[in-house]
Amino acid sequence: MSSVLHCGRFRLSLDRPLIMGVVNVTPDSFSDGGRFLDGAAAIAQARRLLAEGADLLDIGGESTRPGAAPVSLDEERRRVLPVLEALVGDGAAVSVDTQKPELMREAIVCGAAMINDVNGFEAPGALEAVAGSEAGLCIMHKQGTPQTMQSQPAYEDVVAEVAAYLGSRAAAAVAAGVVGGRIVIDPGFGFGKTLEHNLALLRGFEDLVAAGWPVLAGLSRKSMIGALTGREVGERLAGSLAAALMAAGRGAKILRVHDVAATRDALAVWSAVR
Ligand code: HH2
Repeated sequence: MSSVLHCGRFRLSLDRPLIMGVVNVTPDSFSDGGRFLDGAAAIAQARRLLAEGADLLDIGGESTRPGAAPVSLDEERRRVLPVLEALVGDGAAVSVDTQKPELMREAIVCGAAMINDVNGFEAPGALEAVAGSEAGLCIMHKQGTPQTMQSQPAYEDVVAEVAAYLGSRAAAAVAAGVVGGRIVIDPGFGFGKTLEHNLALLRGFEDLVAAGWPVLAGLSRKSMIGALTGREVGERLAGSLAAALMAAGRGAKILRVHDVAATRDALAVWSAVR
């Protein structure tokens, strides 16, 4: 496996897990909905996360929480691009969380270092939108759509099925012309998965890592943490840190988190002992 992630004009070492700070420019995200809908508030939050030690940022303009309503291209563009432009101007490595090929293209023109697609670049034209660029790709697994995904998720063997899907989408990206060093895979915790499925994926994380692609883990504040601790979304930091460290211990290369400073401290202790 390449120990360097190639994303846009950045070359990020994967010798230690990277911290990706989440900025949701949305009214309805499960974790922080509405707090950063205003562009200036989103930019300020992103700068705070960078100061806390985020290696890259992930900006999203469409919530993917279970039951979330889809957002038009115009609205998503209006939310994301001004924030992206400001952060690129700061010199930050910025990922854009979108499923829309048009926005992928525009984001790359604006300087996005990575495109994070919870739809695994399955939309017609999505792989083509990124292939000719230097942007990194985060290819995520989900079952169903945000509208339906938590109704009845079902797998025979969740780890094997998720690994097979991610392997085939990574191969499709390579076939479309993406060099391997730009690809990251992600099992998509909470996206069409029960608590048991999420736990099985975390237990079996090393099987995902074994495929050779850097693996991203997005566990921060998710409902599985709530289910295990009985905590509301704003009180899930301790549970999220435990999950992040378990993912890191099993080989995760990028941790997608809302609480950058705390994750950084937890990783500092973990990596000193490792
Ligand atoms: N989780 C969320 C959104 N995007 N992208 C990847 N690659 N992996 C994830 O686990 C992931 C993701 C959901 O979290 P959040 O952004 O806080 O909420 P919302 O989708 O409601 O905006």
